[in-house]
Amino acid sequence: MAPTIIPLDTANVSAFVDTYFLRRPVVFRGLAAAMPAYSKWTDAYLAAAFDGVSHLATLPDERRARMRLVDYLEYLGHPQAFASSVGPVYMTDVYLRPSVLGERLDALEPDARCPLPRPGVWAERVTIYMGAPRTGAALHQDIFDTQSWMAQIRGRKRWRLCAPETAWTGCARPVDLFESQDVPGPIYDVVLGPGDVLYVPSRWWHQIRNDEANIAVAGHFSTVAEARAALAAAEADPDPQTRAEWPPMWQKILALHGRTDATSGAA
Ligand SMILES: O=C(O)CCC(=O)C(=O)O
Repeated sequence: MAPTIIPLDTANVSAFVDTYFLRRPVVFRGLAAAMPAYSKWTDAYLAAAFDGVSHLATLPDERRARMRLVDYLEYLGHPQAFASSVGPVYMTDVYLRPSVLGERLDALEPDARCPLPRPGVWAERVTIYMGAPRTGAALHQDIFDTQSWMAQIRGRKRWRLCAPETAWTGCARPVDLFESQDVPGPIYDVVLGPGDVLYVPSRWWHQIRNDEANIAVAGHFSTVAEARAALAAAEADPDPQTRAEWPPMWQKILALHGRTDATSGAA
């Protein structure tokens, strides 16, 4: 049976805390237009900040290849001119906060702060996603149960989401929310256009498709107490790559709050 596809709620940001926060995904149209990134991030401005910085791009077969960010920006402007047997290449997780990639990238951080009025203190990482047409992300839940926001800076991208309690047992794997006919629950669908902001509570399943070239910024956040638990979980993870990658990242995120130890208070 064809799955039920429901447009995601579009709301005014004044409804955020009472109606959506920690409960339901929602989109705020135009909210990101007030972020400095929205008006400042021209190709020339980004190229200056990206100069000399390389990062891992994702190839269609999920392998990763190091690429200069200025080259990726050029590719994003003319993806057809770069068409090759490799297929579309995706550049994700370009860190603005915490500092990982150097001062030039750090300089973009004030342009891209969370546009949502969140109550409390948050341990957060903020990253840029630059997507060429026909790239995207397979269905997943975010690692360490973080919540997230995504601000669309230019171009459009499409998200499909399913509630955390969706029972996937018996579905053909991997599940594709854009193609599958047997998704056991409603699929929430939204196209983010320039200026839109999406909020996603923790553990919501999501899959993303970039139908056109676009740039977005995302923040993944937890309470400080949750971040400490994530650090401990990352240190104990059976996967050596998770153990290598994530503990230093959580340390850096927690250090931004000056609260790396258990005695310094919970948020
Ligand atoms: O935009 C994407 O490709 C992935 C976004 C995502 O999974 C996230 O922000 O959690």
